[in-house]
Amino acid sequence: MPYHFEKSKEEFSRAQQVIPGGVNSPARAFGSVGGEPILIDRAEGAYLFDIQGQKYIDYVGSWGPMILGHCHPAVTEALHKVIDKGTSYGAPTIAETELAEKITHMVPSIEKVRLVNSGTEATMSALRLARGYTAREKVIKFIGNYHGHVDSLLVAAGSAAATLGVPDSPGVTQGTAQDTILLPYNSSEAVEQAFSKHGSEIAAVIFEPVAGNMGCVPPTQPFLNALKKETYKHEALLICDEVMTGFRVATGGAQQIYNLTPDLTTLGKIVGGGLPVGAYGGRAEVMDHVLPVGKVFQAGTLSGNPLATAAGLATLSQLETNPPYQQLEEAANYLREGLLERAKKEGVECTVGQAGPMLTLFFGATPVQNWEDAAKCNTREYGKFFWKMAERGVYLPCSQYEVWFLSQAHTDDDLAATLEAAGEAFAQMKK
Ligand code: KE4
Repeated sequence: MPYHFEKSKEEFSRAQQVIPGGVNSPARAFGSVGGEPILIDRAEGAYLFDIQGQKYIDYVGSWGPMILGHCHPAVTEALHKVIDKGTSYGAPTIAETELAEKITHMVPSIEKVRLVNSGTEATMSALRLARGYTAREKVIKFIGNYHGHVDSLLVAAGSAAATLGVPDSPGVTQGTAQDTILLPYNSSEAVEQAFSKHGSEIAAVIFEPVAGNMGCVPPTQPFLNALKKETYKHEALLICDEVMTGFRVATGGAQQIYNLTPDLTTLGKIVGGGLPVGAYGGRAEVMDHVLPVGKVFQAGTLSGNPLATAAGLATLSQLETNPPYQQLEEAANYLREGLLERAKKEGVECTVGQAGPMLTLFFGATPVQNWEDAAKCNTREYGKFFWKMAERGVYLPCSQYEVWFLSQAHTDDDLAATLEAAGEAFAQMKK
């Protein structure tokens, strides 16, 4: 019996009376898959339960944080331990030092780190620091990369911006956007040309070391080589935005997999274990330009919050002592092979973008290397597939331009059930 969603519809129309679009983030709005969001009541392990009690295998995982699965005992116990000690002090705590030490240990390029409350705050602060440190104004970002809703980076962004077809958001002033140089992802030539033209003006390059906001797009080696060479040659900072890839693809993030040593790294999602934590860090010589040591301003009432740092520390400790990366990569391989096999059998044109545990099923014939390729995807087909999977109890990202997030809690039976549902969905799509 396919799932039904009348209670979600009812509660969603109530939400729309008091929340713009009924959501607190447009990525949840189901804009590109059609229909209305499914409201969730609770989660456990690899599963979500909607407000009608219907169970789903979850491939969103809160858009990345839930790599251990929902309600992991280590995380819930860590929260129970601190919740009766108060929720926020606005003063330094040992837990913040412990989380910072854990981060610097797991990501060696990070010698010093500042905790903030979201990935957006992390990238916004890293950019300000890069401009303050270099006394330069221009930054390079890549079309289809999303770095949060920072004005100067909300230009040709990915994720919800791409999904909703509003790559350049109203409210972002020309003055802000004019210092942002937009290049195609994976183009070493474009990087070289930009630096030969603007080299002395460029404060930093910010990029997703595995793109996850136009769907999953791994970097090419020539692209990475050009980034390393040109930033070094022109003394611009290299900023790895690892908000999504940090602790997702390896304990040391994508920079460990691709042998990168960025000047700055931004983190989010997993680093908070599902509570609001972002972080930016890197070479001590650069980080010491941040107030109160240096002059670059950045602040935050709840930065390093006791509950958030407890959840983050518990999560990172689990990942360090019991790294799930081989399991997650094998699961992603199994899904990739099974999805492509079933799509081919039903004559549905699909490709898969994959980087270790991260994958995206693209509806179209073109392998996706950049935004131009991604934009050719048949998002209508994806929308049909999304709903056919949801009706069968598989909760996928509500956009073609997002990553499927696996967790340590996904079992072989969950993966097999996912492929069974996909086979039925593909067969129905051809009717
Ligand atoms: P937040 O401000 O949403 O914590 O992080 C922004 C961000 C920065 N950098 C990268 C590489 C990111 O992927 C993100 C946020 N990712 C999206 C999902 N693709 C968040 C989902 C949402 O906006 O609700």
